[in-house]
Amino acid sequence: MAGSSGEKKHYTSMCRMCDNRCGINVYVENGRIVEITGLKEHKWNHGRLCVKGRLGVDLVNAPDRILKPLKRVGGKWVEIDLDQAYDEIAEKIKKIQATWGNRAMGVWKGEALGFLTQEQLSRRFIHAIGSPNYFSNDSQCFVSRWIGYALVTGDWATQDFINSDCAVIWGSNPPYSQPNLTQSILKGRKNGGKLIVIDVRLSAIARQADEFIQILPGTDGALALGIARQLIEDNTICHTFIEKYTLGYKAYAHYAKEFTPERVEKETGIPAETVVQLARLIGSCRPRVCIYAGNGLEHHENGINNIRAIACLDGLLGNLDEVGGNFTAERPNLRNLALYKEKPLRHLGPIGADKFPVLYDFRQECHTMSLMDTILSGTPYPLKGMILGGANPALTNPNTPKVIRALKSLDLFVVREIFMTETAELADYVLPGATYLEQSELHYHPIHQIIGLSPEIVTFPDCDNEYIFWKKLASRLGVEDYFPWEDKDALNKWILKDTGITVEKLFNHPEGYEYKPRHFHKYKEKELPTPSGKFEFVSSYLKEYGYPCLPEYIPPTYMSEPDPSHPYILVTGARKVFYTHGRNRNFKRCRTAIPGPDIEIHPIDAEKLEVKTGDMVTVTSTVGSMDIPVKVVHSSNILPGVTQITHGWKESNVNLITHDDRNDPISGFPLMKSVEVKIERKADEVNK
Ligand SMILES: Nc1nc2c(c(=O)[nH]1)N[C@H]1C(S)=C(S)[C@@H](COP(=O)(O)OP(=O)(O)OC[C@H]3O[C@@H](n4cnc5c(=O)[nH]c(N)nc54)[C@H](O)[C@@H]3O)O[C@H]1N2
Ligand SMILES: Nc1nc2c(c(=O)[nH]1)N[C@H]1C(S)=C(S)[C@@H](COP(=O)(O)OP(=O)(O)OC[C@H]3O[C@@H](n4cnc5c(=O)[nH]c(N)nc54)[C@H](O)[C@@H]3O)O[C@H]1N2
Ligand code: SF4
Ligand SMILES: [Mo]
Repeated sequence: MAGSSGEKKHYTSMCRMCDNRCGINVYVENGRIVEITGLKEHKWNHGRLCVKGRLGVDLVNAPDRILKPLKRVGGKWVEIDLDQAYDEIAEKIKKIQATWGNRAMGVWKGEALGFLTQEQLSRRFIHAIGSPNYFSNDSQCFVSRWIGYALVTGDWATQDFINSDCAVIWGSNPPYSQPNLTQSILKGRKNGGKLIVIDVRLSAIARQADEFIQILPGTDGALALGIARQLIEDNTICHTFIEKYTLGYKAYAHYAKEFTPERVEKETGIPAETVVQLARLIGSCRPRVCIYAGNGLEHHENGINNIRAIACLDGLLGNLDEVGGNFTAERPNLRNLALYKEKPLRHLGPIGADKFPVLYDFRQECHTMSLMDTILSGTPYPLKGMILGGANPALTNPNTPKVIRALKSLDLFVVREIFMTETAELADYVLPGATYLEQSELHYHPIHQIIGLSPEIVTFPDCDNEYIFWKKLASRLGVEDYFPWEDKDALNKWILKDTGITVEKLFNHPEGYEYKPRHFHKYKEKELPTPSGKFEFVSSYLKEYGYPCLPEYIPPTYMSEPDPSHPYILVTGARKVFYTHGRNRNFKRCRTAIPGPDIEIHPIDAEKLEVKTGDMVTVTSTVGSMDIPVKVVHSSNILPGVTQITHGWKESNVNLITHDDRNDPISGFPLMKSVEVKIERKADEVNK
């Protein structure tokens, strides 16, 4: 382990315990990281560090950390030499390629790895070896929100909360999921802005809101169209923006007419007069309105069109790229490591691209749910080998039993991990990963348009960083030319080459270097990056693929075809402040704070089911069953008939009962947030 002995050394870096990359101070004593604090000068977190940020110390020093390469031999783990592990893995990949073809190999990048260099390296590797099969957590995270917005505006917008007159937090709970974003939201409110929260549950952010709108799961599109109708009727819309910069307004306005307050009440459970008041409040604040769409909108069969309907509101409000509105960030001009231009491989049939071409068009991303079927069935072609890092799909992907069957049946399954997770347990080889404190990486913050560089602070002998891992494997497979940089520093220099920013400059600016000042109303100078160059209320691109061009509202299945044998609606995955998905369950201080899983149940339902807090229930969907203790919540927290279970608990894994094959037809995102379930008091509890 590197680092000098005796004195306490100080480094500045960026936290990667979640995706927010807050600025941090890292203190090293005797070669060991001993403390992490928030970096005051950083524009994003201003010195604050959330509880998870502090856990970086626990992560890097964890006693149960994997520090040696492991190979499964006769059902047991055996430590092996690192070079031998690389040699054996490379030989097995070659065998798969020779027998089944290059596309029989895949890579999978999880949420724990960076979306810039680390993601691009795995994309680069898989294309370098001739396969189009890049997978990630993004076939169930964020990308459907991004596609929903990109279909309308050409891009994702960030929010200028601080200068906003009205913040709408829609299907998101930032105090738990993005603690430091919450500071900007609350600052905007302190400056006189209104805070509106649209959620299924009385979340932490909803408790602080001026208006909390409690909605039935998966019905958000109807509300968005109802707001649109009211804004149009009240004439609180931006005519200049609509006339000059949009496409399809007439058809959209005509369609929105159907969403009268009474219809919206029927669809969403929100009283008709609340819908009118909500639209009037938002309309009165335009154009300084921020709308943030969260993960709560994604895991539904109608997710994309619900999100599109929300995105369309920007066209009416004229808040797009507006001070205090939804701001479109300009990205830094970094060189991209992926090889989609140099070596396009779509003709090889990336898995899931036939079924979900929009996902592939927008993201060059394969579909992890289709992957499981492909592995198990061998169709449309065999997929036999997978290299996975920073993910734990045996806990986080829907339909766990299928995930386990599929991953277990691979000829070669390599997992790069910090801990022996549920997924690592299925592997043939587990290689020790290097944490974010053990490698340098470039990061940027779109909201402030700043770029930063995290340094390598400590190292462990067998924990190769992401670049070295791919480079070593590439050189054994004869594609070393794609990985010519000597080390990560050389790689960072190459990535920065066209930016005018140097590694030295970044080291001198630990608070982040502003690569471009923020600049508003860009659409006035340059067309929007949509097919028409305009803000698209209608999408002819979608029509070409056979989807409706308007953001048509389709009610969730539990509304249109209620299933009396599964009468409850289960929402999953509401974030907990101490845990990131399946992570941190092995840290004592997290377990002390939040000891275990529970299902949130309304008091009326608890009475019907004859259960109280702490009782065990069995929750069953058409996919399977799971057991979990009950938490009876306050009657204002959740609607009767609706329940919630957070994912990531091994002892009560909610993905045992979520759907991998009921997908949004455009994005392919799985149904995990309006799942029809049956709840029964557990038999042995009844007999007690
Ligand atoms: N039911 C339900 N399921 C969900 C969701 C939901 O709302 N409901 N949400 C989904 C969403 S949005 C997402 S993003 C996915 C996330 O799902 P995954 O991508 O599977 O992410 P994690 O579960 O966080 O797994 C990250 C793993 O990486 C390991 N790790 C941590 N740091 C490093 C590192 O530096 N290097 C390496 N190699 N490994 C590291 C951790 O130990 C952990 O096991 O979960 C999804 N699953
Ligand atoms: N502590 C912690 N932070 C995290 C993560 C973590 O696991 N733990 N994960 C990270 C990742 S990968 C992601 S994607 C983000 C997600 O971050 P967010 O987008 O903020 O997601 P959540 O915090 O789960 O909040 C989603 C909210 O949507 C509500 N909801 C569920 N279904 C619906 C619906 O149909 N309509 C509406 N209107 N609301 C609904 C839920 O009740 C919940 O309050 O968080 C990131 N940050
Ligand atoms: S929000 Fe917390 S976990 Fe996420 S980067 Fe910031 S300090 Fe780290
Ligand atoms: Mo996510």
